[in-house]
Amino acid sequence: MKLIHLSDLHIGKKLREMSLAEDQRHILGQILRIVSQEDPDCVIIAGDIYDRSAPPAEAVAMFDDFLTSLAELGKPVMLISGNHDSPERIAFGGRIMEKRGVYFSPVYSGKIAPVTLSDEYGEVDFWLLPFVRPATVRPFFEDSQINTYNDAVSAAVGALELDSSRRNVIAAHQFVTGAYCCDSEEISVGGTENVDAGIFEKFDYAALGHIHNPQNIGGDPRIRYCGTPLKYSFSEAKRDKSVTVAELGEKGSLTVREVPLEPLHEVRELRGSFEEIWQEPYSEDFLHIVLTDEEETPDALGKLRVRFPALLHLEYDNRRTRAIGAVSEGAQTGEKLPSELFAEFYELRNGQELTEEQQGFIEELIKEIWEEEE
Ligand SMILES: [Mn+2]
Repeated sequence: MKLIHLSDLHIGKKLREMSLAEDQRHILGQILRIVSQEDPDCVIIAGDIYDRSAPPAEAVAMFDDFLTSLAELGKPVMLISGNHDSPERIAFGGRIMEKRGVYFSPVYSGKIAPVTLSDEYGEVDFWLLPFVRPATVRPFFEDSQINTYNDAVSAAVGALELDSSRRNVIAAHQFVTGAYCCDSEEISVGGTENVDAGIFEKFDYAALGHIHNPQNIGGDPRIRYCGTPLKYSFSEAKRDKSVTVAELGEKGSLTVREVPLEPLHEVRELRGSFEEIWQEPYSEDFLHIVLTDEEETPDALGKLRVRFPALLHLEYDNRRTRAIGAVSEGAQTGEKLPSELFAEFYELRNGQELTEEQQGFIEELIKEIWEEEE
């Protein structure tokens, strides 16, 4: 049983206000060519189809084209909703589309019926678990305590009527403990979303979505994130994207490999002096540039955009910005008064201390602002 594992398409997403529509259409076209070359038994999309729960019309049209082309290849397609998707909108029309071999996770109802496909080794049961939160699952398990994400996913998986003598594949969109994250996932602060990898141990393959770096959890290829098809943050600049191809042989046998994806535009970081960066070849890649000059070039962003039209983020790494960084560290720990932080900032920017008069004015102003807020 050969399956193509995708997730986190985030159709409609922007990179720092820059539309990625053209790049997404390009990558979806490439995925279609990979699917037709690989000729899998099915395609799984493990959540975050769209970037928003109410996606813009253009995103819906793009996904409609993609899904229609996939269905035309004659391969079953299985999809679940992710934390960015609306489960109801994703489930829309699902019961009709099943007849064409397109299986959407229904809104979670406490029970999940498997989709069963077969190959020369027998049948494989596919379990489509939409993204769940404790509150999604709690109403269906009144006898159990469901407080955490781990409780919720354990309960939902525990309720599946698995036959462990058969091969079982689950599609899920959760944060498994130990996964290596990047900047584009929007995971809630505090790490309360994570679930134990052990929950997925009874499956022959867990096709996971939610984390944007491709990876096996704990080195186990049975529990795998395929990652996003495109780089959705500068933190992903150095990690190439791919499509995961998983092949299940007889029960207990699994091979996993990556088929690389080639984006229309790369996401890159460049670092150096203004002069050095200026010498770089013209590029339409999505760029984050770090300038290292001590002397700052007026309107560097505007000037560099002539050579790099998709320059999305420009910053300096020099004595001044490093000093400001030191101030904001103090601010984070809350060790200093706001007026002290301002005085330090002023000194760093201007190379001289605040006068007594200025100091008085700042203190007055801060007091006013604080009182207004209360
Ligand atoms: Mn995602």
